[in-house]
Amino acid sequence: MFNKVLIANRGEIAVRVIRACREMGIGTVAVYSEADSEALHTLLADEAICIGPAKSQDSYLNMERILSAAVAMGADAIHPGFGFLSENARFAEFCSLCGIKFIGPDSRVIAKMGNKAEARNTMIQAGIPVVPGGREPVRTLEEAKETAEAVRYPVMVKAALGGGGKGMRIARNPQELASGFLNAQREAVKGFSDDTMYIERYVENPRHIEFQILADEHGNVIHLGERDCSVQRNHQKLIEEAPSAWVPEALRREMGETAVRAAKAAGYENAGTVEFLLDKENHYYFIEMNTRIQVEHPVTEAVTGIDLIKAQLRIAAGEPLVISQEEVRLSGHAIECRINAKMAGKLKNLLMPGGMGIRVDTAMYNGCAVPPYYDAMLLKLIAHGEDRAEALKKIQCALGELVIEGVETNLDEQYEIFTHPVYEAGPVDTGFMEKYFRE
Ligand code: MV4
Repeated sequence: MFNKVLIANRGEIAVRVIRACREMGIGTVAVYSEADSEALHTLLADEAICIGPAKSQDSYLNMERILSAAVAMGADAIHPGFGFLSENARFAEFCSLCGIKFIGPDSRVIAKMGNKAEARNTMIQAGIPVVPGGREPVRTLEEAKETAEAVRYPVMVKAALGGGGKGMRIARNPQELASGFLNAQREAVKGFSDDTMYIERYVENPRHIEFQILADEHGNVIHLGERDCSVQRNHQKLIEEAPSAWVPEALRREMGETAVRAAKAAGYENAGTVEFLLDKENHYYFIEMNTRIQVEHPVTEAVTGIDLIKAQLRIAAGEPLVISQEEVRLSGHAIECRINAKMAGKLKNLLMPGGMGIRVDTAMYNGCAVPPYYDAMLLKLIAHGEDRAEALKKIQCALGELVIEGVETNLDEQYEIFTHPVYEAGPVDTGFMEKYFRE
């Protein structure tokens, strides 16, 4: 097992990884920007090193500074968390060139799954169901029009290097395709310096169902059930549930087996997520594989009892999985909501909820700063109950207890969602927020 892990991240996920390392007796090194000198991850780690000014490109996105810190501090592994460099194939490669274990998949797998068109073709070759669409990427409007005619409208234009909705447009006819394709391609060039696009049939208001994968370095691959992440606004997940209360057991088993086959086809190792779209007829389609631990991993931990960060560390240290697929058991129902700041500021008078089945993942403490430079997520509230109704009641009560003063947050909006009759009754699809909570 590693002696010392450098956490190349900040906020609640950095605290989460530090806690897992501490419980395993692994030394921890935090990296922090000048804006995070008093941040909780900086204070909790055994050692902490300032890697630069507040701006991400001069700190948490700066590969050279992070790797220099890892070498200088004698870290033998780096945990990237999520966001920042967690899905940067070059960073993973530089880690191994420095003799430091990147806690995640091989850099070539990150690159392959990071190209959504390549990932799609990998899955087609493995017989994994994908959304009907073009076999080849497209780069010109002419090629896009030809492919869209063959696929049949409505279509979804997507950037090969996109993800999370970036470089993506719906087109319901050739006129919308003309503007949509050019706008999406412009976004792709601006965001990823790449103009490669691909076309899929548009799945109307799908549900977003993703499966958690654990794969060790000895060929063992298992799934830990699904998460329903359909409540999103502008491709930002707001609420996640595990399991999805409306996926029948037989469908869960089939999708889980498909997710395992997808991970094997990708040559995957460590923790990852296979994303599917589920349509109204319960047909499912692979859309992406995320090569990192996800924000919403705690709902899977709640229903399986498996600590996913410790599992990542053990897999990266070469240990075989200690659980077989047959031994995975889902128990109860978990719901997570993200509490985001609406502005920067200074926190005071925090009151955290509690009680049976309530978990709070946060890096906040009384008096701490909410800097303007980074993602606005302050806290994840997770409730675990015997079934969805109990988990829902728990999270409603917990939100009622939660007090965050000092900056404005989306706490009230989250409470509105959880008490909305359509959400309470379920199931909800990716069109729910647009339909009932138009901004
Ligand atoms: C789609 C889709 C419908 N049809 N692809 C969103 C980002 C990435 N995870 C893939 N996403 C989607 N791909 C086809 N062919 C619907 C989504 C989607 C979505 C789209 C619009 C608004 C919110 C969404 C939430 C989840 C998934």
